[in-house]
Amino acid sequence: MSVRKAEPYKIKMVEPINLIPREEREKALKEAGYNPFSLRADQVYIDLLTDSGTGAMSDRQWSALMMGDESYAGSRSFYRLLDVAKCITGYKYIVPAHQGRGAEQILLPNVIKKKGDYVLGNMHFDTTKAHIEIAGGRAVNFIDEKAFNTTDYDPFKGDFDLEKLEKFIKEKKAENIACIIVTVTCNSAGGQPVSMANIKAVKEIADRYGIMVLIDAARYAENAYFIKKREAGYENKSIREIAMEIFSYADGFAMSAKKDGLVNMGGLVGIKDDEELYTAVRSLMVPMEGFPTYGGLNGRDMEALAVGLEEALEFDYLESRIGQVEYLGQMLHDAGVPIQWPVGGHAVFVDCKKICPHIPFNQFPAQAVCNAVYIEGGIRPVEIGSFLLGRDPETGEDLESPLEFMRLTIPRRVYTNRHMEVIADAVINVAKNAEKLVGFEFEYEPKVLRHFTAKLRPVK
Ligand code: PLI
Repeated sequence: MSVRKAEPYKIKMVEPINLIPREEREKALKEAGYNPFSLRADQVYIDLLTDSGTGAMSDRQWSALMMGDESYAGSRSFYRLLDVAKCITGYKYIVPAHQGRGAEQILLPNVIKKKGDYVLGNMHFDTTKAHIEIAGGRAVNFIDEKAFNTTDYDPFKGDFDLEKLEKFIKEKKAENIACIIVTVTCNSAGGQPVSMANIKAVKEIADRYGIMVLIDAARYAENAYFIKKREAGYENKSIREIAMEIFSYADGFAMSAKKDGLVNMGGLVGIKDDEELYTAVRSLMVPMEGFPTYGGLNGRDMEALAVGLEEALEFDYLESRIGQVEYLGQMLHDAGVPIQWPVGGHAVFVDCKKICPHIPFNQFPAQAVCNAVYIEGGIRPVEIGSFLLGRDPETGEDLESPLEFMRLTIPRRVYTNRHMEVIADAVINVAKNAEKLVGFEFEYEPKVLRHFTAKLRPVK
C-alpha cells in the first residue's frame, strides 16, 4: 500500500486573514462598482484573483535575498540566475525582465518585423496579445476545439489544432508570419496543458516553413508535470528532463517568473542561440527595462528567482500544488458544478454559461457568479469571459467570449486544503441558487482593458 503524502513543507510564518460580516461585504462590493478588482485586499478573506506573484517564498528563497548583489552592472546575482536558467532551458542567452509583460515588450518588437505580420498561438494571454498589437502584429489563436467542450475529459486541452495552423500558414505565406507562440500551460483555456507531441509537431510545421517558435513559459513546470503524468513515454522522465525537451522545440521564450519562478516579481527572456536577436533584445532592454544585468530586478530578486526556479521543478512540490487545485476541482465536480474538466494547473475554471443560462453574454454571467461568491464567502475570484474580452475595436460592439469562466486561481504554497473546502462550500451554495442571480451593466467603462477598472451596476 502506498503511503499518503501531504504538503512537502511546514508553515513557519503566518499572515492573518479575516472574514468581514456579510453586510460589510455587500457594501464593499457596491462601493467597488461590483468589480472585485476594486476591492481592498483587507475586504477579502480568500484571494483567488490570480496565481501571479501571490505565492509564498521558501526559507531558502528568503535567505537568498540576503545574498543579493545590488551592483548596477555585472551583479553576481545576475550570473547566478543566468547559470540556473541556462541549466534548465539549455539556452545560450538569458535576459532578466521585471515581469512577463516586460519580457514581451523587449522580445516581441524584435520578432515582429513588419506591420500586419501574424503571431500564431494556441491561445495568447491578454498582455501577449496587447504587445503583439503594440508591435504592429496580429494575434491569431489556433487552440483545438476540444478546449471549448468543458465537460468531456481530454488530457491536453491546451493543444494546437495543427491542421488549422498549417492551413493558415499556407494561405497567408510564411513571410507574413512573425512567429508561433506556444503558451504552456494555456491559461486562457483553463490552465490546460499542451502535450509534448503537439509542441514537437508545432516545431516541425514551423521548421518546414522557416518560422520561429517561442514559448510563453509562465507555467512551464506545471505543463511538464502534466506531461509526466499523462503522456505515454514520459512517466519515468524527471520534470527537469521534460522541461528541457519543451524548451528544445523553441527558439526563444518569454517567462513571467511570478508563476513557476515562485517569486512575487520577475521575468525572463531566453534565446536559444540567435546572437542577432539577442543583441537586438539587449539594446531595446536598456531604455525599457534597465541595464542588461538587472533588467528591472533588484539583485536580491534575482537571487530569490534562482532558487525559486529550482524549487518549482521538484516533483513533490508540483504534485502537492496541482493536487490542491485538483482537490478543489473534484469537490465542485462531485457536487455537479460545471467546470473545465479535467482541472487545469493553476486554477479551477467554473463554466458560468452553464450556471447562468438566463444571463446574456453582454450582462456578464461569470461576473455575476464572481460577485455572488464574494458576497457568499468573502472569496475573490476573477472573470475570464466577455467582460474581460471587451469590444470589437472596429464596430464597438461587445464581443462574445466562447467561454464564460469564473477562475478560482490558487496561489502557490499559500492556502491549505481546509481553505479549499471553504471555497467549495461557497461556490456550491452560489451555484445551487444561481437562477436568482442578475447580470450587470456599465456605470463606467474604460476604453482599454476595461475589466480592471470598470464600474458596474446590477441590471434591473
Ligand atoms: O503578469 P506578467 O506581466 O508577469 O505576465 C504576463 C503573462 C504572460 N503569459 C501568461 C500565460 C500569463 O498568464 C501572464 C500573466 N497572467 C496573469 C497576471 C494572470 O492572472 O493569469
